[in-house]
Amino acid sequence: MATIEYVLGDITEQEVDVIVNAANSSLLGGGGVDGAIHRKGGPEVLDACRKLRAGHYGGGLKTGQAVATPAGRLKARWVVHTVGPVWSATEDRSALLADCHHNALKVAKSLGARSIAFPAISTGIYRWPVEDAARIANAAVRDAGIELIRFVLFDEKTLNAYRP
Ligand code: AR6
Repeated sequence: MATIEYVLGDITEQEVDVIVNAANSSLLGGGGVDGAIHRKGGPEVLDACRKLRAGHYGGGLKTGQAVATPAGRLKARWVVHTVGPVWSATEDRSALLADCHHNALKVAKSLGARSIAFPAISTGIYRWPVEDAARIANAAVRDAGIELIRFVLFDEKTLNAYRP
């Protein structure tokens, strides 16, 4: 059974095997978690992302999918990039948000990772309501088959929503 932790903090500071990035389909960086990961991870992360774009991911990474790169100067071993759905009030995209978690875990396990840190995917620039994202994320990581899952939340409101 996985241990699931909920901490207030900065995901780029985590000492875990895998840090999950709330990326966009370009894989070439952005704001929020993505910006912080690229700033701290340095050129090795961006170079690996550029190589992915030059190869199998020429069209970018699709929403809900996940792909790994080295973590550069971060304390983690790998970054697993996933693209959360943008919140929509008229279309239910919950399955895509669940996919982000399932696919990130799948990639992490394929690397032999024993610990993984998730941010609150889609709840920032992509505007997903926090309580709803928390429910979807918690359900999606249940029975994950990895030793440690840590949600790293950036503010008290998000921490309180994610923590059961
Ligand atoms: N550590 C942990 N959580 C953080 C950090 C951090 N260093 N920085 C922000 N958060 P967001 P999204 C929180 O916007 O909604 C980028 O431009 C933040 O407060 O990073 O999936 C990408 O390139 C919020 O609770 O991700 C995409 O274009 C949560 O992390 C787009 O943003 C997610 O916020 C993705 O948007």
